[in-house]
Amino acid sequence: MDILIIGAGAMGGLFGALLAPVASVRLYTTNSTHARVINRDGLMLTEMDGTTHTVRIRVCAAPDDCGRQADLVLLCTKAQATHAAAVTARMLLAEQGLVLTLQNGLGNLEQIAAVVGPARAAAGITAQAATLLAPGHVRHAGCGATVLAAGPGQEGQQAKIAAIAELFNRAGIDTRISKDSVSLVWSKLIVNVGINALAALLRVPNGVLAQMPACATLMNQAVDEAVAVARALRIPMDYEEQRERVREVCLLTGANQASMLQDILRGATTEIEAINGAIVAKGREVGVPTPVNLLLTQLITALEATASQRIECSS
Ligand code: KPL
Repeated sequence: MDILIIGAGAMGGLFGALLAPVASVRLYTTNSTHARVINRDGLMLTEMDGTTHTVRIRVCAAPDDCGRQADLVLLCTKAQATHAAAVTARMLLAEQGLVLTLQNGLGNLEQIAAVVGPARAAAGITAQAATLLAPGHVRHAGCGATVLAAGPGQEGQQAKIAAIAELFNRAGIDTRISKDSVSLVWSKLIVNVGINALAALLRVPNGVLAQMPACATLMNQAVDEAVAVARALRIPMDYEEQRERVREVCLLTGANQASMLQDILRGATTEIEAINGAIVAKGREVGVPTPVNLLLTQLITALEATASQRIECSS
């Protein structure tokens, strides 16, 4: 299978490094420094046991550089880059190929389907965790399941999804298949609603949120609001289990820095609008109040806006 990964950050880099031994993999990034380092030195992967090795992998930084069309495009960009990434994917995807989103946030699958066509857009979520340590260097920070689903009404994708799941499992990525892309995306959304903004604001690894009662209270409030919105929208899921599920992910990825914390630390824009902001927007549509998610959205937006003016501790 010929795979192109668009978005070569922490997660794209991790999937690239894990899949390279079992498939033909190329990365696509618009970050030219990152592309230059990987093309020159290879992609360094620090495994969960601390050992580091280098994976040879080709990176292209413009569609014209990318060569042949891909059977599978894995979309691993930030949610705010989805439309642009889908346009790139359309140029580089084979006629019978599939674009699989592994992104955080709400609305990615719909945006991709609008660009490449619903028959060529599928959804995935992953509980793998990764950190971009430096250009060309990724750390594998946590190992959870990856789940894939055909797009709504796209039963014709099942054979392709099964082949992708089989390939991922062969690469050591624990992968299952779900029947329902909507509840799949919401299940990951609720995890990100609970963890990402709080971890970024408090600058703590995920585990701390579950261990400190003051953090857990806030996390539960954000999760409860998201569950109330999901219930009003009749998204199929076990509403009673969500607090506990989010707590489990915090503990499973305990030492990991949430992706939003990584974004804040490197001065990048975050996915807040596609995560807590999406809960606020959907809550408004269905008349469910979401004050905690609104406050988290406003605080992260203010944090992004004031990045260059922060007073640092002088010791
Ligand atoms: O998806 C994640 C993220 O950081 O974006 C979690 C599951 C919270 C792991 O860090």
